[in-house]
Amino acid sequence: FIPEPRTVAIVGCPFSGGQPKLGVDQGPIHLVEAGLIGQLEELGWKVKFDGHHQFEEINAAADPPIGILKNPRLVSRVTEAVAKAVGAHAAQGELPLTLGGDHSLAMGTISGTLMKYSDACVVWIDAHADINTVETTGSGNIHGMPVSFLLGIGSKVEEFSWVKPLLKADRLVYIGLRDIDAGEKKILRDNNIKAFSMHEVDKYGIGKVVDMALDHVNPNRDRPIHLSFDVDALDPTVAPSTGTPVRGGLTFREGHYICEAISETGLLVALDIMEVNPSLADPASVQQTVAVGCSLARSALGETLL
Ligand code: 6HN
Ligand code: MN
Ligand code: MN
Ligand code: MN
Repeated sequence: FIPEPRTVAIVGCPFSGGQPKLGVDQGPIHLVEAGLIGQLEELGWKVKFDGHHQFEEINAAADPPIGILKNPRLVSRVTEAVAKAVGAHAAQGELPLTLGGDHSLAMGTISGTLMKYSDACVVWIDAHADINTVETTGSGNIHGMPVSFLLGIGSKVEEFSWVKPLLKADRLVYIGLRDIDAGEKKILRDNNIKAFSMHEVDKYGIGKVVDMALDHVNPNRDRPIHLSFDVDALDPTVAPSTGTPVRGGLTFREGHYICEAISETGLLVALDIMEVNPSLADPASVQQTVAVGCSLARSALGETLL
């Protein structure tokens, strides 16, 4: 039984510790200030928002690298807190909408989803695969690694022992990839992970790609869906204010189509909008990127064109 109107719980995560660029922590504040809450209410949702998480209890002042991983204790403790917050909202039958912040946060959001919905699948929209391990990461930026932790591949880092390998490789699918490290390509191949790069988007069109992606992770259309959307999946002309832009990305419509098609399944249980960085680029570009973040969320939560 799902009570009507359904409740979306905004989990604002002003966090930048998974990567080096300042400002991505301001993403959630800008998304909310742009009117996201009213926009979702307009769509018929009950919106729960009790302020952005401040992770006050988290003190990782002394946080030297582990191997080359940067800010490991901070990232671990923040993402663990996010897992609990998302898991608690999901347990109450609410749909958590997590606003990032950098994409390391998805270690928390997806852990939270899988605590409640063990059969959930993950649709990861990104220019990057974010699947580096301790062995393959070149940057040490943990926002490039959350998927490997969720799958339990690569050497274990004691600090992240709270992350349980609850995600199965065949419950994960990517759309939008175009900047994959060599080590990541091998991981995708070795683990038989389904990925639709921009090449497949060009070849088949976005409609067919989303059908094929869902056929892979959700063949009977009966599994809950967690949608994790990194705005750098979009072309930099569409979403310029993000930390690791890569040319040749999804158009405005392709990005929104993905969200609309997932909404149409009726199976969405959690949504992440990640990597909006309002300190990068000029004010008009910032406003455009924040507006796109809001409209992606609206499309995933039921806004239709007609
Ligand atoms: N993101 N593969 C690169 C790295 O540093 O591991 C880039 C990661 C980007 C992560 O955009 O969420
Ligand atoms: Mn909350
Ligand atoms: Mn990402
Ligand atoms: Mn990315």
